[in-house]
Amino acid sequence: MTLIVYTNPCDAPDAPANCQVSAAPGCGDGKVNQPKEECDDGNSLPGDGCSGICKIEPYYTCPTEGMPCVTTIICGDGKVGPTCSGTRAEPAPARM
Ligand SMILES: [Ca+2]
Repeated sequence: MTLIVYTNPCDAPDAPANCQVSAAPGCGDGKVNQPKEECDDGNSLPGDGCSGICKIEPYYTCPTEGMPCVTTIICGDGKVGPTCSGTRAEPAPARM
């Protein structure tokens, strides 16, 4: 009897028709599953708090893997943040 080792187990003759080889862990799969990942929000787009290489971007916190990161900048808290987009109106300075 010859033992054949398939590189891809789905290539085996007795593999089920719906056989799928699960993808290796990667940035953007929604799980913090690599040592180099600080976050994984389910995509590999930069600018949303978790960068394209799954590092937490400045002024963001990523409390839940697989979920979008949240900014730590709060408009209207009296502190000037670098990317405060002003989602709510700031009170205008009083004029004398
Ligand atoms: Ca990942």
